[in-house]
Amino acid sequence: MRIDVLSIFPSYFDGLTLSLLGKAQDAGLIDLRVRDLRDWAFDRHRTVDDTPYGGGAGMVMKPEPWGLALDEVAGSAPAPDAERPTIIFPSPAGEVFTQKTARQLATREHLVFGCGRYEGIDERVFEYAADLGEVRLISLGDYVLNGGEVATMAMIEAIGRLIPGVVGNPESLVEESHEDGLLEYPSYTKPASWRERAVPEILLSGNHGAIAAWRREQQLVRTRARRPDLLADDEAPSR
Ligand code: 6GU
Repeated sequence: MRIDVLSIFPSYFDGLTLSLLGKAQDAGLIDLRVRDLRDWAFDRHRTVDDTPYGGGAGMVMKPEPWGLALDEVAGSAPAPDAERPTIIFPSPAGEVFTQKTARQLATREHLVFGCGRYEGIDERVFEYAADLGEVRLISLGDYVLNGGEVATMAMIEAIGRLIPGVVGNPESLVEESHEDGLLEYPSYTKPASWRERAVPEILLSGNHGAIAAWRREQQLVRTRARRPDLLADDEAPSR
């Protein structure tokens, strides 16, 4: 998978060279290219923002650098049979990112992340980008960050680990929170007693059927307590 990131703070993404995602890049599974949006701003101060038409607080990102940057990273398809890129603009005004979104995006050949700052990006940029690929405005949740960088890192990590070969043991992808619409069951390791707290007896029983049933029940108990919204969801898989 190729991933282009456009940001005025490219060094945010240095962290993606670490750990699993770093290895995936070394192995050629992910081709991550982080670019400084200011490389497409040609005035003396490399300006990327301006005051909003109609007034109001803050600054808005100018369309011109975005247009040139998108032309370069999302413009000409590298191969005639390559699919159009999916162009993602992290935004608190977007659709909410979920594990389902991550699974969808993990199947794409080419993702482009456009990281906005300030009060946002000139709306015409989103319209223009739709000529180059499939545009999606995506939010991490109902709170506000200062820009798209941290959200983009979260999405790249969630998507990247679903690309075949990135996570060593694919079984570990199945039994985790949100894969089956429920929260994960609690985990324990040695010692069996720690600071007078015992590991639940059933896990030491060797009875795999009973353990599986107990874990399922724990998933339901936790989900009911912490995330009842997941159980109420009409789209929840039947269980
Ligand atoms: Cl994707 N961007 C910003 N700026 N704030 C957010 C967000 C995204 N998701 C939640 N809050």
